Amino acid sequence: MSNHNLFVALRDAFPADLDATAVETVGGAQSGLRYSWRDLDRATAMVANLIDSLNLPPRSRIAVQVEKSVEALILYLATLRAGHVFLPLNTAYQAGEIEYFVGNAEPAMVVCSPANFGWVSKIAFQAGTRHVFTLGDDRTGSLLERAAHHSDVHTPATCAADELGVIIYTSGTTGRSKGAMLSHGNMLSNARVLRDYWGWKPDDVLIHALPIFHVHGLFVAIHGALINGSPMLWLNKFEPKAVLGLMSRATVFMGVPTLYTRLLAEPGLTREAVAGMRLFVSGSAPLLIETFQAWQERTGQTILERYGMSETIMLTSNPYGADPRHPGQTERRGGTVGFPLPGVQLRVVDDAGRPVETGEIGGIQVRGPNVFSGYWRMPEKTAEEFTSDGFFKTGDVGKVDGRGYVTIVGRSKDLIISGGYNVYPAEVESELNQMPGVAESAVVGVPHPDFGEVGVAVVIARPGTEPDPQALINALKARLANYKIPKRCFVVPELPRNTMGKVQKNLLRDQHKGLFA
Ligand code: MLC
Ligand code: AMP
Repeated sequence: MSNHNLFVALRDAFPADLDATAVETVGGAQSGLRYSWRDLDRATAMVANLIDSLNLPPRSRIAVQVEKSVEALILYLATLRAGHVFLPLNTAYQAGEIEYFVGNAEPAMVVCSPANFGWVSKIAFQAGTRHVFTLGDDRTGSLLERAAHHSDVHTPATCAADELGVIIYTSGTTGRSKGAMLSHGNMLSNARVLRDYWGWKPDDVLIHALPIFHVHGLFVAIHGALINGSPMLWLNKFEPKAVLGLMSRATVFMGVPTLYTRLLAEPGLTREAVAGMRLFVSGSAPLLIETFQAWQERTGQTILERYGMSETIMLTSNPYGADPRHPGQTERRGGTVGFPLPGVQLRVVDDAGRPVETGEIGGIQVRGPNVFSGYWRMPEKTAEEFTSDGFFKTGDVGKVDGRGYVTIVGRSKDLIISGGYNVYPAEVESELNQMPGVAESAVVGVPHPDFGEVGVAVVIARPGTEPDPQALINALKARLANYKIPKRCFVVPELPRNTMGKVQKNLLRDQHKGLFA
């Protein structure tokens, strides 16, 4: 049997010269470090050997909440190498959120920032986790100390294509987050398709400035560079000036729309500054046509927008060059997310699940080798989200035009996408509703010039109380990740309702849409 371990495919793509630079760090306290391909191989072997030495049950979950660093990347690759399941967690998550993820996933091993060891280890040990390590973004922590005692040679675990490699938690429309289970085969097939579709070349250089606990930064960017043996210029945090300064040494950049609007605010963004760049990719949230056009005008380059999600990795992309399935259609069209990627079947259906006519709007459903197998320990939720013929219901609403381009026009799921992060109003409302003085709440998304969309909370007070909006926001901050916190909160006498008594969120959105204009 051949080994379908994703790590093996990535390792096989390393260039012949293992002493060449694979990752160079830029900015922050650890700026200017160079990691060769050999370093990546040896370091992942050491961490994988450490993991092996713990004798974890097969396919154990390894939950990781650490600041972005090259060592965090090494831990990800080492987890794959050792044949276990990587579970990345946003550093913004607060204790209550971590408690849920750890309780739900029951990881055998947890890795956290040294500063958080006290509270994270308490949660982990209570959930039955046996091993808790620390990893700082400055190469400190018990993980590396322990790994240093292990061999730098390691035989990668053998994995089948459908074997679980990563669990990514996505927030739930109702109730708690769900862990999307992605196999080695899901990730590898998508990485290979994107390598070919976007015309990656060995001499490409990627600017990596996204967080690595979600699909965009972890899969699209990292797998893209590694499966192609291309080096990365690595920023632990997005900083527009630093990114701009790197454009003369790089060829590929990936960002959520907020990164593009922040770069556009830099006077240094000119045609000359980006002349050597080959590809700008945007995704995770809708790219405004104004941003798309402003970028074209300022740089002479056209952003390539693509569409995906945690459950499916990448689904559609505007063309990079010629696409034999769409002869003559090489245009990257702003406002669209392009064509379904090779191997991805995409259909638009009406409420009854029947395919609609070309150009008609409906729910987007997808099927393909990249689509996940289901939600971790939630068979009912999984069954609800798949059709009987195996299509996944994305919850996105869109259309496909006569030329084959897909446009996302909205979402059937009640979701706010803020700076590329997903915020489920139901989760924020549920926290608000538990606060003293709050009878009921509604959270809606409104346009925001920097984050694209942000949450606004509208609260009804319990009789006889007068909750302070700012105090409610402050209390939320202790319970939820920072990007989920509504940017404004209003206490009102009543919420607009339809005849069924349901809150009319569209009216609230309309009422508050000018708040940040
Ligand atoms: C930070 N803040 C946000 C926010 N990020 N508020 C709303 N939405 C966000 N995304 C708030 C903080 O709470 C803080 O508020 C203030 O902004 C400044 O915080 P910061 O940490 O300094 O912000 P910054 O570092 O500038 O972060 C902004 C950002 C970041 C845009 C760089 O959010 C980011 O990296 N986004 C990318 C997300 C991403 O990778 N998504 C991919 C998901 S995968 P206060 O009040 O405390 O001052 C996916 C699938 C697919 O969706 O298709 O790719
Ligand atoms: P996540 O669950 O974090 O992976 O977010 C996935 C969601 O992000 C999708 O279901 C879409 O709603 C949204 N999304 C991703 N890319 C795009 C895009 N290019 N345009 C519009 N929405 C997008």
